[in-house]
Amino acid sequence: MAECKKFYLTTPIYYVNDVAHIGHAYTTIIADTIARYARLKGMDTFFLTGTDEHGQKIEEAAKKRGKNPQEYADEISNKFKELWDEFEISYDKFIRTTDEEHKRGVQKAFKIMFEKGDIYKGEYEGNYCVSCETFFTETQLIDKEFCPDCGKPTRKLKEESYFFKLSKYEKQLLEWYKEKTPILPKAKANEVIRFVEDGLKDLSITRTSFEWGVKLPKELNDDKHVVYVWLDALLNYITALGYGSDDESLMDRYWPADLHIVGKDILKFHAIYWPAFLMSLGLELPKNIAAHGWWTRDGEKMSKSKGNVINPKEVADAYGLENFRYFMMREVPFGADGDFSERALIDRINNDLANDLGNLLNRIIGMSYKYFDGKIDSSKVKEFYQKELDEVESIIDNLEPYLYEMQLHKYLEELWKVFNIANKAIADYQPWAMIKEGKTDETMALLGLIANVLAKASFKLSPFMPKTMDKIAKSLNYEINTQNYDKFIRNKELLSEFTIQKTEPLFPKIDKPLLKPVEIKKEEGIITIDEFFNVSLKIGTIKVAEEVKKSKKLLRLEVDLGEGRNRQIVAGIKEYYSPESLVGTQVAVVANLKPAKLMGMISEGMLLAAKDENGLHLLRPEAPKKEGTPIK
Ligand code: ME8
Repeated sequence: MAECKKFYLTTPIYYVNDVAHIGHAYTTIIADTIARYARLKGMDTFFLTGTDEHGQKIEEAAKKRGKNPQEYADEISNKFKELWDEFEISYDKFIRTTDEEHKRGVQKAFKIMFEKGDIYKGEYEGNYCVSCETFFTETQLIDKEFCPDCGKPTRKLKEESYFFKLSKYEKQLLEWYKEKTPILPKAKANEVIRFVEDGLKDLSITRTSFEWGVKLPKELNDDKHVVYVWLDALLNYITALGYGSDDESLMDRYWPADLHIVGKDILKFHAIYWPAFLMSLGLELPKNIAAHGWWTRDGEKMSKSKGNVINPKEVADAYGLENFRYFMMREVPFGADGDFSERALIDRINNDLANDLGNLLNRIIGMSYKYFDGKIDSSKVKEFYQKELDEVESIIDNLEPYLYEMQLHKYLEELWKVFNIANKAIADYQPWAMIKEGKTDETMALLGLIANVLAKASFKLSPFMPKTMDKIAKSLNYEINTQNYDKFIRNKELLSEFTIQKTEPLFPKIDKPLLKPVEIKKEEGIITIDEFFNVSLKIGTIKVAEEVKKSKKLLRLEVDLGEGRNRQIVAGIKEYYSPESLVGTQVAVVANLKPAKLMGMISEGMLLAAKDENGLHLLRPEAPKKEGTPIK
């Protein structure tokens, strides 16, 4: 980021099959923060986001709701845009893959790749996961049926298709990873490299069995095909800059992208397919692709059926948008999976924001009015507090590399050290005692030191919490802009004499959780005693337990419920119990559950267990019971 004068960054374009949740907000807020940072440093910045609107998944989602795909896409795309506008996401363009200019750009790219000989016609036979919009060979599937990425059943496809010669670019891709190390974090890069080293197959890039997509270029005269949604979607990063239109000035100005931010689920598409397409088009490759981890809620995957999906707007409304931004970027190392817990959010607000930062401002406002009618003069800071000032400058000077490496949590953690220095200086020098001893200059210089710590930190924190930092700046009588960034950060100047303005506390403390508890859906709400007794709960003894190969979570059990034969139960407890430790133990079983197929195996019941932050534990009788004993 440091060397380039322009900065082009992107988020994924989100599918319009559902409204935004915390994961979408996370990616977009990170991108917004980096865009704001680049702008503050005076870079010519272009920040792109948008929606991905074609493909089988969207066509089916629309149908399910009785809408035509365009109408449906308009509706959800608007919701994304409205949310980002409400969140003050500073995007420069919001692209939709149903935009005419985008479609024209896709056709142009397809034509160029075709004419180059990188696209040929054939037949695709294999499996397809509609949820991930991804093709899989049989060997990649779990139990020959299930998607290795999302676990859902795949569909068998056999249709005419155009293919992209992905295999041709294998060597070039490996060289690129090695020479330019474009993938962040490094651990994720190794996964990609291994995948490519295992060999790349040519990629099916058109579909014929549905219609909702970009048609092939007219010249190909092949109307039944639509472009594969991932080729269509990835090209948004260049069509947004006018690729394939009459005006490619934005392409000239901003391409290649400096940073594509994505979730780990779609790194493969961005780090393998996308650069290969670009190589085929003869365009430069992106400088960095950064993949972050996955958010869960209280340790569980978020899903509609569980009713535990976090609505980012609810969190922002309850706790404040900028507090929420700070929490997400501070709490979880970029690249690692993160758990959303309301407790952790409250702790961050009360400790980091209210105690460490907010209090500091309150304290100097209080003291400067008490001792100096609100005046703060920094002219003697260096005379009395050079050591503290040097420490602060050195922390501030060394922050930026964390941002290049996308270590946002570390950036914030380091930055917080300057507030510790300031708070410690107050505790150590005790201005209330100094003023009594007549040390007026030392006291004034101490207030000057604190004001300058706050001012310098506010520039570095502004991309994360822009409005809040503007409030600090207003109180300390400057503006946060590029010119002042140069003055106070690059040139290390200090504030000139000013009168501090009183402000409302920036971060009121939170004493109890503000979100509505996870909603229990109506149909899952109150039940009658008869309904309860419809559930047959029984004690069983585990006779056989073994691992389910290729599954991280599942064990296959045979459980004796006193029925003269054992039941097969497939249970998601592998992370918590070894098979050996289970054999011979008793468990509580839901015995009249309709059998279900898990990873291709029939499961004839369910074990009862409780899970919290200390792990998962099975519910068992206190003393041995006969197999089949009902639980009442
Ligand atoms: O994949 N935790 O769109 P999508 C963290 N249209 N991030 C999450 C998340 C979670 N639980 N859930 C979603 C697509 N995300 C394609 C992209 S780009 C050319 C096409 C975020 O709506 C994360 O950034 O499924 C993830 O990569 C993205 O949303 C997937 O969004």
